[in-house]
Amino acid sequence: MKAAFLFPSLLAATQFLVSANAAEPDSAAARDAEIIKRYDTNKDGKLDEAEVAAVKETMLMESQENKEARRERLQERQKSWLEEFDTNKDGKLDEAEKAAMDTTMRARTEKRPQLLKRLDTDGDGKLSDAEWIAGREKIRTRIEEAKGKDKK
Ligand SMILES: [Ca+2]
Ligand SMILES: [Ca+2]
Repeated sequence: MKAAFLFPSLLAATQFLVSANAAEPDSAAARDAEIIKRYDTNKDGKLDEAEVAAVKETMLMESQENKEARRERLQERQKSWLEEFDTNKDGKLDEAEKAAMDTTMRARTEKRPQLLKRLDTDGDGKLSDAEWIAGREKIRTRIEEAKGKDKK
């Protein structure tokens, strides 16, 4: 399965969700150096226990913030899906509306050559039902995760 790498671009390309990986850290080493520079309060070039504790706390807070930001973005997305596809305006998506949304998402996905290439596992230049369902399943999983099933 080549599922792991295609996911962020799938999300970005369909514009239904914002990619969580927009700003990736350059490399672990660069990040380490950056961290040391930032937290080495007594400037001895390394992190002592107190400094490490500060790093940990900050990182924990940042990851928590990221999680919340992601969740908020997701909720925004879901709201915009609802606005777009809730054709009878009852505030929820019934089966027909969901089906329309699915068709639209699939059509959008197929219009993106790069994305298509990644989802098109048999390489015939279009998305089979199975290929689309597999891609869509990833989105669903991602949404469930972002919804806060992750423990604190
Ligand atoms: Ca509706
Ligand atoms: Ca295909």
